[in-house]
Amino acid sequence: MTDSSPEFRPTDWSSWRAAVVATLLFVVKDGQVLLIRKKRGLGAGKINGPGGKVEAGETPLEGALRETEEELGIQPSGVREAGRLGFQFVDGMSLYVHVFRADGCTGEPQETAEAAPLWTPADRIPFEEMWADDQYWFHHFLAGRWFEGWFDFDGDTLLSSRIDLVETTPEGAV
Ligand code: 6OG
Repeated sequence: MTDSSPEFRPTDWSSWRAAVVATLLFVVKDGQVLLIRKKRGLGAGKINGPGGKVEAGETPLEGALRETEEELGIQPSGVREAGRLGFQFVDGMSLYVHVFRADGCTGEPQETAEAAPLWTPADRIPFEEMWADDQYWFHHFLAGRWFEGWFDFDGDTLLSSRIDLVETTPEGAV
């Protein structure tokens, strides 16, 4: 009998396109990062930042602000794009994620049907409860370095990772 399970090959990111564009937004203030415990959607149960899929007619920034308002009831301020992430899942799903950083917010984060807020000291990020890619890029995010990360996943299991750092923020970043 032959083994019919296909052998894993890392994605060729140079020709890769994602099916879905999504966002993550982290408010970083007084040494604390505003994380969420996600209650539904992709990654439910995990700790992450607010965010979600960008809707038709929306820019990624608009999508990130809308999702943060929906999930936590706050309006982030001083928002800049901090990096980008590509995820390819072996089942065919693919996501391109714009990561934003805010230096403040209006309103107190509230628990909603989608998320519970968790103000977390920047030196105590709970990577063991987060998606496995986060430990590869979060320190670049906190250091203010523009990052691009490329990850293959099989469900929750990280199969390959690549981080590209560039000196200057690329064109198109807000
Ligand atoms: P909704 O299902 O909520 O959009 N997301 C990931 N975030 C990290 N850090 N790592 C991953 O590794 C992720 N896969 C998805 C992006 C999905 C939300 O989940 C994030 C979006 O904020 C695979 O609409």
